[in-house]
Amino acid sequence: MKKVNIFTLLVLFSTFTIALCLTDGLLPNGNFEYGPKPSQMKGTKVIDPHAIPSWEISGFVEYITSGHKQGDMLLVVPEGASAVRLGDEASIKTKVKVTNGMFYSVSFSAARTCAQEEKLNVSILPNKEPKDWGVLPIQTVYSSDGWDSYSWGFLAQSNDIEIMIHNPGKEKDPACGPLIDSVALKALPNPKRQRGNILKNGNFEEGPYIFPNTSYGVLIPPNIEDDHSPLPGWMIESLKAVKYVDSNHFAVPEGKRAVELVAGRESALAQTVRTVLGKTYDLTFSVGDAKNSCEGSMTVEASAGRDILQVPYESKGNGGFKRAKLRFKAVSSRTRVRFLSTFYHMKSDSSGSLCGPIIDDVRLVSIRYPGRALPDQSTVDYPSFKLVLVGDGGTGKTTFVKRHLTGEFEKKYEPTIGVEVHPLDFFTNFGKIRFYCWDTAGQEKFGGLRDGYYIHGNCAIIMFDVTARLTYKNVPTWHRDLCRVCENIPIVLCGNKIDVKNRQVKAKQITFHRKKNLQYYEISAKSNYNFEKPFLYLARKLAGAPDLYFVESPALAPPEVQFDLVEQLKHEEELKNAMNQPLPDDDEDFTE
Ligand SMILES: Nc1nc2c(ncn2[C@@H]2O[C@H](COP(=O)(O)OP(=O)(O)O)[C@@H](O)[C@H]2O)c(=O)[nH]1
Ligand SMILES: *[C@@H]1O[C@H](CO)[C@@H](O)[C@H](O)[C@H]1NC(C)=O
Ligand SMILES: *[C@@H]1O[C@H](CO)[C@@H](O)[C@H](O)[C@H]1NC(C)=O
Ligand SMILES: [Mg+2]
Repeated sequence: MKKVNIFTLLVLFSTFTIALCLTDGLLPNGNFEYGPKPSQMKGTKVIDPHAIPSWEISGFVEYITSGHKQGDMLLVVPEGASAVRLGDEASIKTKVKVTNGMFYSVSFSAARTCAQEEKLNVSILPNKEPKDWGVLPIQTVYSSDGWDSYSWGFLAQSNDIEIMIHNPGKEKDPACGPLIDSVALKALPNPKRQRGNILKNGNFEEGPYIFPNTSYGVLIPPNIEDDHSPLPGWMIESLKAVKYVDSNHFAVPEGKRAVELVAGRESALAQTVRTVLGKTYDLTFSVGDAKNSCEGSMTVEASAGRDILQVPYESKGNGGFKRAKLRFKAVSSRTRVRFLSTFYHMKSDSSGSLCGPIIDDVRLVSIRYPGRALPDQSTVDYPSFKLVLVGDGGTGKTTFVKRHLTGEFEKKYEPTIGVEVHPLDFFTNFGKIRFYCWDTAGQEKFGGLRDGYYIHGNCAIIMFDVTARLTYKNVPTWHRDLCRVCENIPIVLCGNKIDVKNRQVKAKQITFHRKKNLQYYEISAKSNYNFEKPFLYLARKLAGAPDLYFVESPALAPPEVQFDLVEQLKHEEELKNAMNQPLPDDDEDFTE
């Protein structure tokens, strides 16, 4: 009586699902929870081809319930309590309603049961192309319990399709076939480009179905043709799979999905894009770890055309990541972008499972759009920040930034934006910190600066010249231009050339910083006076550490001028006193 009820319910359930045109999730009886009647089995072997509801079987198929013993091995089933085992040349298939012309990915969990080389053949019917099936190797086990999920993409060529999983193995022992559980389907929209990204699906948000109750992601097998890649836009080159992981079970740098490079040099994640010969591009991406006990020194190798960048990443297994950038010039009208992990890694949790670095949020931009380019930023493995230097021409910005000798030595000219970027390193009690100090090639003398100069600025210095009043009068304009693009960044106002005897802007006239809550320092670039102060202030703000200090002085160019320090200390005193005076009411900063 009870059995009949379950059966009726099941029939209702499956017709209902089919009527809805299933696109996302388990197929009807996709986890094989409904099995054959005892009369349809001989031991564990299923003897009636239609005994498993919603499925049709052929060949030697066993129906296995969790806890079943094979030799010393206890079989555990990931979804629910039952799974099927496919003997040699055995197969299972199911009918599904889909949308003709739409792209789908099928995901399923499988476990290898013997040490032999096992494979599964996934095919979709009808199919206009001959020999169009996927043979997925399931030899390498990536999870700790022996089960892995696999995915395969296909284009539906009818509204009614059949999904077949077949064991092509030719093993002597029929009990050696793979176990299958949880078959799911997901519709994949055409891969979209995010704004300002030449790559499709650069953040990997579109991809195969991941079983919500399994914590081993889903493997994306190697594929020669992208028309079977379940990761839209991307394909897996070489011999082995990569793992598609979700933020519910792993640390993911951006969004909900990312890719773990689990097979060292044996698998590469690739996408080909159209490029313009001779044009310069920036490929930026996140490298991290999935917080899955995958620890150690990792290296992700990124390549674009002929250019290669090795990105080292020190994984503590707790889910950090960093950004890296490869700048390259296209040498062809099509460029292949490729990522691989240069080593094999194994989890430290004694499971011995293979693992590797995470890659996510891959962006490719042509640097015709300078605003989106970050010259040489984030290429070091310690914190680095873009520092925007603004102020009228002649105030001493270039002189100031050139005092730092290693920065001057390593600076890079960015011709597209017309700036010099000086990497200035400082050594703090929290470790090294780098400021990528942006300095114009003098464009400020002809008006404002382009947005590209400010974009992604993490902090700023506004400079004026204490010997030229107008340069102080223009400070509010520079401040406004800066804040229009960079909201809420720490800013230091610097009054330069305090070594000059007859200064025009007196300490007590300097009030702008108080109105806008900026830090102010009197400096003299030519004498190195207070050179480190602005950087120290910004470093503390950026690190959120008021107790940060510099443990070592940077190498500076020798002072070019001497000045009366006693006189200057008087100015500083004046400045301190002025701090306690009420602010003038007028918006004009000072008039004389
Ligand atoms: N006396 C003095 N002159 C300076 C100082 N800093 C820069 N200058 C001079 O100011 C002029 C403009 O400097 P520069 O760095 O090109 O200014 P920028 O246009 O803001 O980059 C140059 O002649 C510098 O030698 C300083 O601290 N003291
Ligand atoms: C894979 O399955 C399809 C469909 O059943 C079959 O035609 C094909 O021969 C199989 N391929 C291999 C390599 O077993
Ligand atoms: C997944 O796990 C949740 C919570 O453990 C459970 O309620 C749910 O039924 C499971 N889903 C499947 C499909 O097994
Ligand atoms: Mg300059």
